Amino acid sequence: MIETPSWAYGNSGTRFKVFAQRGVPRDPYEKIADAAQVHAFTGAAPTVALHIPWDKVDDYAALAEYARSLGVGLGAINANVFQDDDYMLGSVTNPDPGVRRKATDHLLECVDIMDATGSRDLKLWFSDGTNYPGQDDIRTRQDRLADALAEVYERLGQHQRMLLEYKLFEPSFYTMDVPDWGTSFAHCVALGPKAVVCVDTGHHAPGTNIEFIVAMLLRAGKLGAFDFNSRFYADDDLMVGSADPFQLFRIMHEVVRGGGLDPATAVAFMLDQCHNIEPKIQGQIRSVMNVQEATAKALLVDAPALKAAQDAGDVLGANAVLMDAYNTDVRPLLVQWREDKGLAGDPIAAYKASGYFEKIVAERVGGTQAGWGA
Ligand code: AOS
Ligand code: ZN
Ligand code: ZN
Repeated sequence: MIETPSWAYGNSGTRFKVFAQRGVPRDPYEKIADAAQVHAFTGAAPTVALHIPWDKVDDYAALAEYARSLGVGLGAINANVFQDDDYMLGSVTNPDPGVRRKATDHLLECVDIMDATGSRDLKLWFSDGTNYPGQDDIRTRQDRLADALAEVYERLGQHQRMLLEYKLFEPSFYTMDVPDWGTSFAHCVALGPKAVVCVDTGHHAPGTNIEFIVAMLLRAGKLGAFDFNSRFYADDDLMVGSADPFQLFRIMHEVVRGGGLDPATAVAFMLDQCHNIEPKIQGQIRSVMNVQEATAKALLVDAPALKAAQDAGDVLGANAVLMDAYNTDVRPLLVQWREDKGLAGDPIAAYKASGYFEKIVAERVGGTQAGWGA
């Protein structure tokens, strides 16, 4: 099951231009209505992640109820400690204790919201870092980060979790305070079992072996979530499985291998994407389908045959087992899976034929920007 992000439905762009699309949501309720369409046509996107304050409302319980009435639930709460002027030199790692307090208070407020929405996960991504050597003390910033995380961790309820996302660079270019999975992992281990790592597939250096990271985190019981997307260059936030479907397959193979599809392992599969030039609801549907295809191929890997070849040192044989699965056309299988659930075999065609897009274009005037690219 895949969680779609509320911000994927709003207008977005690059720092050069945000292209306004017709029919985009004007408030969180309309974003949820669009997310419900993705679930209605795929049967595989039952929750939508919120972003605070982009999705701020007076009554979160009412928002959750509205989502339920449309057949979806509210998922992870994404905190935002990166868009205020106060955060120019960082949020929870800022040299100014007043700014650190403000940032930590926002994170605590997000846990209050989780209580109201019934969300399990708090997703933390920090833009904190430095641009110049010597600008601030690397170790002191880690201490400040650890203090803030510990305070928020203490506030989590018994069934709530903290997902700590890492990112190599941007917006900081010399140091990010959580640049890689090792840093995130170290903080999560120090915090305890409710702190787990979020792997955003767009947040690595080119050539990084992401499936290796996935294998290591699963082995350590610390893989909490994915932010799925595709990248050609940096944090491109393009549709998952579009730039490198083979990489997505390799990742899903490690997920399957490590038991990550078992609900008890509790890996959250989320999309973190922006659809700057393509229709947004269709973009989300396509992304869900891409994850389904990669997952189906990963499930087709003949595990006993793979193990036998590996144990025999049969390099080419083992590789062939993997490639056989990857090269299988799983689309007919997925059409069958959908039809068995009473869904249309082709979700995009069914969505296009439904008239929903024409309806929202007529109803919604003056949609909002997702928040990125402002
Ligand atoms: C930023 O680069 C990260 O990918 C964040 O996960 C995400 O885009 C943000 O939290 C959306 O709020
Ligand atoms: Zn992300
Ligand atoms: Zn990102």
